[in-house]
Amino acid sequence: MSIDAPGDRDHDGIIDSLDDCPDVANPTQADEDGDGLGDVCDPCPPFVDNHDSDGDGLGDACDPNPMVAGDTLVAFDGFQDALSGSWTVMGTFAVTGGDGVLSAADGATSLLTWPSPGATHVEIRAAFAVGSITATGLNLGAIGLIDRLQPSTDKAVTCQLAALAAGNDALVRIFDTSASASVASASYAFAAGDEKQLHFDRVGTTYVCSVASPAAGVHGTAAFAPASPRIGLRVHGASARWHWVMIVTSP
Ligand SMILES: [Ca+2]
Ligand SMILES: [Ca+2]
Ligand SMILES: [Ca+2]
Ligand SMILES: [Ca+2]
Repeated sequence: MSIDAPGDRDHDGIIDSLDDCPDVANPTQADEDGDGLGDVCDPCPPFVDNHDSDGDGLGDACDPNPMVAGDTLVAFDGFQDALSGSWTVMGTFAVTGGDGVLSAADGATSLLTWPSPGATHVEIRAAFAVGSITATGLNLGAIGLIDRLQPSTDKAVTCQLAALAAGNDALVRIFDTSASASVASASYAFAAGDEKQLHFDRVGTTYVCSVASPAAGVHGTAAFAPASPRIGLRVHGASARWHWVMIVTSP
């Protein structure tokens, strides 16, 4: 229990003049992009440019539709402090050095997930450093984003970078793990240590999976839609060091 200092209107123990979000309680003051606005009140938590053309409260660099108002940031985590909100871990996950590290041995899966927002149009986006592919033989290791995860299973629609351990057969793809079926894929080389950003956008049953630097993407449809689905990050036979993740709903 903390004692309110004078001028601490959100009662988080940080006086207003020093608080990076004076109206939202955030005792750890996490500020992923270092722009002086804490993550919980930053119009675009991972990027310094907070310009918001459509005035909907989500900065252009974070806004899937920067000229059309109505987008909403449902969740952001920069892994600057302990997991908060509604994140659930399955498998191996640790917050360390400002990143969230997910790792899984050959044939295993680790997940960090949030309840899927009840919206038709949802985007999940995350930045990460590629770790290692731990898959062996002809098993693909994969690092990616998931949507429509059936709780307590590894059944979901995924947007992933996948490859064999030696780096062969590297792909960006949409893969439906509920049917073990590739929805769409394209060759995409990547290696340990690469910095990547994935976007997974869904409107109804139509998905777009894209990767930045260099840019590539695939699109397709998947009908898998379990009850009470979850959305988040996944590694399978691989590891990744996630810098941040955000979930946005759009009109
Ligand atoms: Ca505060
Ligand atoms: Ca900030
Ligand atoms: Ca910002
Ligand atoms: Ca906006």
